[in-house]
Amino acid sequence: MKHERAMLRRQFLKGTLGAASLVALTGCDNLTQSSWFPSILNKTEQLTERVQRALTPTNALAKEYRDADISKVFPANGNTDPGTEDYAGHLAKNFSEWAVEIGGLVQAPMSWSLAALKELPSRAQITRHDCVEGWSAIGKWTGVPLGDLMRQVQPLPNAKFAVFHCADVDDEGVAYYESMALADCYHPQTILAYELNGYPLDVPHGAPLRLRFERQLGYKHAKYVRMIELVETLAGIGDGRGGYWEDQGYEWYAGI
Ligand SMILES: Nc1nc2c(c(=O)[nH]1)N[C@H]1C(S)=C(S)[C@@H](COP(=O)(O)O)O[C@H]1N2
Ligand SMILES: [Mo]
Repeated sequence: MKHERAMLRRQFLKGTLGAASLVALTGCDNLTQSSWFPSILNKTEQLTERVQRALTPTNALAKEYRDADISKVFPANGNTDPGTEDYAGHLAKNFSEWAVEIGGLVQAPMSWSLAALKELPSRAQITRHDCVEGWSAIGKWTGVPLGDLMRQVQPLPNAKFAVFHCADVDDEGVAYYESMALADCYHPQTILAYELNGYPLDVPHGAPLRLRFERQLGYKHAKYVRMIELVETLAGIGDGRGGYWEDQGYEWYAGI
């Protein structure tokens, strides 16, 4: 799998950077990486984010396409079925009891059924999805602007990130999750999508609800979203780097 190869390469690069910097900074060979390495990585990433935000204002729109541009086949990638008993139960009931909750650092935590979400004003957008494994596809996504939901729950002043908790786990039982800066939740193309190309999401594409975070790489677009938690820091969630793939070395700010 290319994801795995990319991950190994990242770990190798990190190791190289770590060793070189360690010598350069201290000339000492008996320090462990753990105490200082994460802060170096964070600085680099903050720089990437700042540079990209300067080049592309936060509210710039991702390119939108025409109906005729929609890909005949939109591949499914990563986990294509959460495969848990709980999820199978929801699927059997056509997700009639599925709810998504926004909680954490908010004034008024709320939860919406799928039906309730579908009654809210929706947005449709035809965009290109880019996966780091080297494929792209154009699809039409319909859903609720996340900003509308945020205005209802009213984030507290110390809320800095939204964390998307998903229903799927990998072979080792590690849950998929993702996160974005709170400001990006209000981007007009940031939606909780329930339709792809005019049909309810199928299981491989994240039924019943998945995030669209246009202008970011594929792995940021969390499928099977169950809970959105507003937090001040990403530390303490998963391995603390803001996402399932980020915890394995991918960039948190995956702007494209
Ligand atoms: N919950 C969850 N979300 C996920 C993934 C996953 O494995 N689990 N894979 C990610 C990756 S790497 C990509 S490219 C896209 C793929 O979305 P698709 O299956 O609809 O093409 O979902 C992203 N979101
Ligand atoms: Mo991906």
